[in-house]
Amino acid sequence: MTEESKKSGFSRRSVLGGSVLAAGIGIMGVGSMLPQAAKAKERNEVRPGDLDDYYGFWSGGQSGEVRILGIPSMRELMRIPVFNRCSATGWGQTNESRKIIMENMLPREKKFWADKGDFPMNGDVHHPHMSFTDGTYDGRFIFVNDKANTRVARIRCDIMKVDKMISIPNAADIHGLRPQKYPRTGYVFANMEHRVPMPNDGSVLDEPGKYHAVFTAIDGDTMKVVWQVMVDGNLDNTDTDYQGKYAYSTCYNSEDGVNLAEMTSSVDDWAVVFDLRAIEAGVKAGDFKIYEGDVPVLDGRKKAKSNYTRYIPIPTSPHGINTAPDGKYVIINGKLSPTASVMDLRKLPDLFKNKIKPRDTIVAEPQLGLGPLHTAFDHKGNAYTTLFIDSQICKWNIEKAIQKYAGKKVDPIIQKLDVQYQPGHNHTTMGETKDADGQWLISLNKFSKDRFINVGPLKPDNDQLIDISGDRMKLVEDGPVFSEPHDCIMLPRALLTPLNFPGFDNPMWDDLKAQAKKDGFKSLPEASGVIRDGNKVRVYMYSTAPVYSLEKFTVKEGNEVTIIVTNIDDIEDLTHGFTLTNYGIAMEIPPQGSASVTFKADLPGVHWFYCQWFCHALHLEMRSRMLVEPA
Ligand code: K7E
Ligand code: CUA
Repeated sequence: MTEESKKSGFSRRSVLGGSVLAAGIGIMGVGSMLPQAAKAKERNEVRPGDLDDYYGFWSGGQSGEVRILGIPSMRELMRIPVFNRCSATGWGQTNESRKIIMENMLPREKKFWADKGDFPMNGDVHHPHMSFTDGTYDGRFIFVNDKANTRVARIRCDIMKVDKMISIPNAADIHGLRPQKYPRTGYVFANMEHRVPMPNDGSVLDEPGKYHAVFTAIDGDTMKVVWQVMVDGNLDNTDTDYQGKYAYSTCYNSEDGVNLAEMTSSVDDWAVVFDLRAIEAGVKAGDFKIYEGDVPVLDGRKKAKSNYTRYIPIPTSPHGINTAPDGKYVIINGKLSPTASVMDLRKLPDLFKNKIKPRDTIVAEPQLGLGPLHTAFDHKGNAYTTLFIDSQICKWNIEKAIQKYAGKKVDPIIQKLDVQYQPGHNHTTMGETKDADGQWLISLNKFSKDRFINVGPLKPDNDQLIDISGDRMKLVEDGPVFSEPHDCIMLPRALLTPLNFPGFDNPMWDDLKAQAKKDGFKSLPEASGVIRDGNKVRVYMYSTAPVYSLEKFTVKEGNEVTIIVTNIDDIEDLTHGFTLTNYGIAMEIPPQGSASVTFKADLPGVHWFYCQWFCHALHLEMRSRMLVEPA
């Protein structure tokens, strides 16, 4: 309880609970006389059997995964393992997923991980963003960052699985991430937040001047790093314009400090603007150095006085940076300053020609409240900014903020809505595209406190759904979520048509298909039998509900065994599994798809393997035996 509420004898909770209770009794009084169906449907209500209007893609924070939600129901529909090890699907254990996870690790990482279990099993996903074509989502991919292990992954939206994962050279973590919006993605930009010495060989600790951050451009089609730009300060969040000309990042720690006091000592930090054409020309002209991974690194630091970057002073420690759907304005959120700075994109060409000063690009700086972190948009020129410290969303009008900055007596603030509690990111339906539709807003709150029944010391976060279709924001739903959905995107369901079958033409199985051919099988779906290749044993089987094609097989203790299971059922939704008991092995086999796993048969005896995805009335009987003969 706050001091104030103690005095009055009411906590916010008891007042709220009381009013909800009273309202509930009122409804019950009337409701008991009315048939159930007569109750009006709430705008966010999705009745049993009905479908949601929007897909939501949620980053899973330190869980390392991505989640698919239905909006407006807020139902969690699916999880996509990315940087985590998944017990259900075998992500991180199957040969196919391990190849995706490991093939693009840097040589130094491969060396570091070689004797430790091969790759990091955790991740910290902050920013999920879909690929764009012509300023709007095109349904091809979702890109996500791993802040914990300096990686970027790509999810194929037709099968909702990761198909590429890369490590970023010359970087110590990857935080902000955004795809190019126009003409298409194109580049995926990734920010390094934690500055480290470059090269980071252990010879430097307390010489902040030798610490650097790099801004990275990845080719979203090939998932290769194409160039990097070294900058002053660190890089926090990033976004891109609707012309394909600029990208820009917020920077805190312009002081180049290495502890909290140093990092927050200056009253101004900045946003760095990157001129993509100038950078491409610099790469072409050879104006770069190579440090790690054959990637051209251009010098965009202040002292280099290059044409690659411009530094725009912003009150200390800005955080989120968000381009408005009109393509004209960029909102730079103050975090430690109660303001948001509005940058006019149309002024950037003059800035790069040095015709204007960096601050001339700022056309408004409205006072919004305490702790502005991120801003979302509708299609009517309004912005919705999260206020972390105030636990509010502030709805404000961009044009009015510009008029006020120019001296007019107008109030840009439209409404402040309490959210529960401490919002980080927020997001509107289609709000980061030119097709923002002003329907729903999500506030991703870092704390749920008293909003749910207590589940122990670790509490869920609270993602709240807010109806923004009217003039006033209206909170309509609480959504408890496991650690820690950082950010999300929402798009109409018509924009995606995921496949029911991954199809054997998926390159994920190219290696298996080739091996099956070599092992004398006509095709992967027809492969069934045991191939002995010295100490290596390859066991092929197909599955069709409710049996595996092999009832049993035998290997020798010490054999390196590869199990290849192909699910030949062609019924949508008919996933089989392969769980090898007491060997710590389980994997998902999608209909019209395969999965393989390799292990050492070092535990003699009879071992059952069974199907862990409910597939048939005789699903429990879907099991066979592996005999491991003692050496
Ligand atoms: Cu997008 Cu926390 Cu990584 Cu803001 S960040 S909240
Ligand atoms: Cu196959 Cu259960």
